[in-house]
Amino acid sequence: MTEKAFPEGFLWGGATAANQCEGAYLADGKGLSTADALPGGKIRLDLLSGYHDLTIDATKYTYPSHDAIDMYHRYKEDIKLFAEMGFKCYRISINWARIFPNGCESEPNELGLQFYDDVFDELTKYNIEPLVTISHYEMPLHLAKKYRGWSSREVIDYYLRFAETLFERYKDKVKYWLTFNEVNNALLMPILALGFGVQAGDKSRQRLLYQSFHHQAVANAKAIRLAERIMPDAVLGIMCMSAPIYPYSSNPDDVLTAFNREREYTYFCADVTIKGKYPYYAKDYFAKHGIELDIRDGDAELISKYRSKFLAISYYMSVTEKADKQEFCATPGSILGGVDNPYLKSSDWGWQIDPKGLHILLHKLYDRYEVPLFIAENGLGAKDKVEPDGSIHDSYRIGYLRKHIKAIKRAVQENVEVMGYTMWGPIDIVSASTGEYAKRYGFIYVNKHDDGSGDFARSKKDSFYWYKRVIQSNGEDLE
Ligand code: BGP
Repeated sequence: MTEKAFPEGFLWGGATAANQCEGAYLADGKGLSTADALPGGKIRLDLLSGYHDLTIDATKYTYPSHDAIDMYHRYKEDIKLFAEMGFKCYRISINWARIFPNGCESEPNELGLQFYDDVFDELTKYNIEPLVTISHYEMPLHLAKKYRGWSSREVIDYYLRFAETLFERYKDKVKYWLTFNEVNNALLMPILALGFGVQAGDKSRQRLLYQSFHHQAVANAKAIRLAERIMPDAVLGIMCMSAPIYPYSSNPDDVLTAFNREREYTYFCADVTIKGKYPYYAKDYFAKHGIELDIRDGDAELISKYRSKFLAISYYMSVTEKADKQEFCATPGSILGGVDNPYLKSSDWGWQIDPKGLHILLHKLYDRYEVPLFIAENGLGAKDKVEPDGSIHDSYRIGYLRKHIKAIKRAVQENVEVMGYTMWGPIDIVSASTGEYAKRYGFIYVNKHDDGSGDFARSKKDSFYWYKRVIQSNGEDLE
């Protein structure tokens, strides 16, 4: 083990997604997106793996993406705060419906393109490198409804029209790109990742989800091919929600259950997009589950030739699996399932906190893929208390981040190649899984609440000053 820790040029920063922070959901010609039609509040959790017809009904539900934290109008103030913390990198996503309001127009919406130009120019002003996610849990509602989201092959071409427009426009401003956010959640949370819902018990569910993922894998390869032509210096990665899956006990049945789940969830999508082929175990899995995929001539060659150059991950929790799950259940809210791990504590939202799991995971992924890794999301959703003088003492958040950054540091010292760390989300935003304001991640507090009150004012939490020191010291000062 060498003493070297984070390399020079390590990309410290933060990550957000357009629909969770921008608001201004109909401004300047933007169309409706699937995220705009997804209700906020606890009901959302049930919809993630189930069905919703994406009809907007404001008499029944709230829709947090409509206002979010109004970053559309406040990005200058927010980027200035990120710069004050010393960000080297800011991961954003582009709202597809701002650029192609219905997804199928022949010309893009200039005002939408201009908005992101302005954001990139603002980042350049502070030497902050953008990392851009092309598709982060949303698509134009029209496309989603007409084609049932990514289940239709037609959507590949619309996505490529969108990607090509971005590449042509921003090729001199953006070097690092992610084609899809958490592409493996196509298999778990289709309404977020694929633009359509399907009931858990639906017989066609598995086939539909894997078929839709196949379309995204082809779109990923074609986007890489496009990027190589338009911006040869750009680097395109794929992003997966990642977790090590532990067996509950050394009972071989538990070990096998965890092993299989890890392949299905943590590895499968990265195997396809980074190794460039369907893994050998897929054939048997598909046969056992009666899944027949429509894979067209040329798809396999494309996937093999145009592979993602780095693997970005989000990491929030590990998962523990047991063959016989009766009497055991995960803490309510754990969106990845599994059973409660007695050695770990959970966040207020039931996500089991496991910094050592990140250390293990980084080794597993680097060992398997041998490409650079990027921690594109990691953070703690928690309730914050504002003191009478306006201060917010979020030592729990600092504690969480400190332990996770130490875990990354250890892996880096053990020669795992890590490009950067963009903490999720550096400013309070609307949560993806529950559509709430109350689940706060930020170094920056936003005065906005689930009952609709609040004026969007920004203020610094204790963690703001802590992260500033972390970045200033390139990860040496973590106390
Ligand atoms: C990831 C998503 C993000 C983000 C994060 C935290 O799955 O890519 O969009 O929101 O999780 O989840 P949540 O907001 O539900 O707490």
